Amino acid sequence: MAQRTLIIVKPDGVQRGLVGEILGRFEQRGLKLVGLKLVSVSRTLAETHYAVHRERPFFADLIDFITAGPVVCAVVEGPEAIEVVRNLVGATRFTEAAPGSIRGDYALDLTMNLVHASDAPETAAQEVSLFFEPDELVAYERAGDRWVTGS
Ligand code: FUP
Repeated sequence: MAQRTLIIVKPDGVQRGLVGEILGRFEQRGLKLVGLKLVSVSRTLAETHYAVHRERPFFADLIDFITAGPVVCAVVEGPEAIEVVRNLVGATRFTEAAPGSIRGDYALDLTMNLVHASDAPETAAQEVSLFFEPDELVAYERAGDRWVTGS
């Protein structure tokens, strides 16, 4: 089933010049970009996005980190996109992230782990609408899709 999911290249990814490399991995897999922008995340937006972690001891550091510099927000679309993207991103803990995944290839820190990706259909819908207005998402056909997804 075609899904849309939110990807955030976190401030460490932008500062390290890895935006192209990271977004390229999703494109290379065949996922279609339907939304893309550079954003300075406000503390209010960060606290809403990470509300589920509000009571955790690392919450303050997480908010400081995600607001420390611009991020790149993207929405991608494709078959089972949520799970496909999570697998490309790799495990949260860098020690567990498989080589070949983005975190497994580039991350050596728990907080500075380069990418956020939605983890379920409900959170994906919520997070896409938190970071993008409906008119910022673009529906379009790609000529090559017939050879990637069959549709
Ligand atoms: P993930 O979905 O893989 O990004 O991870 P989580 O939603 O579990 O956690 C959100 C972010 O909190 C992670 F990207 C890293 C950070 N985090 C910490 O800084 N310390 C922790 O103990 C756990 C997570």
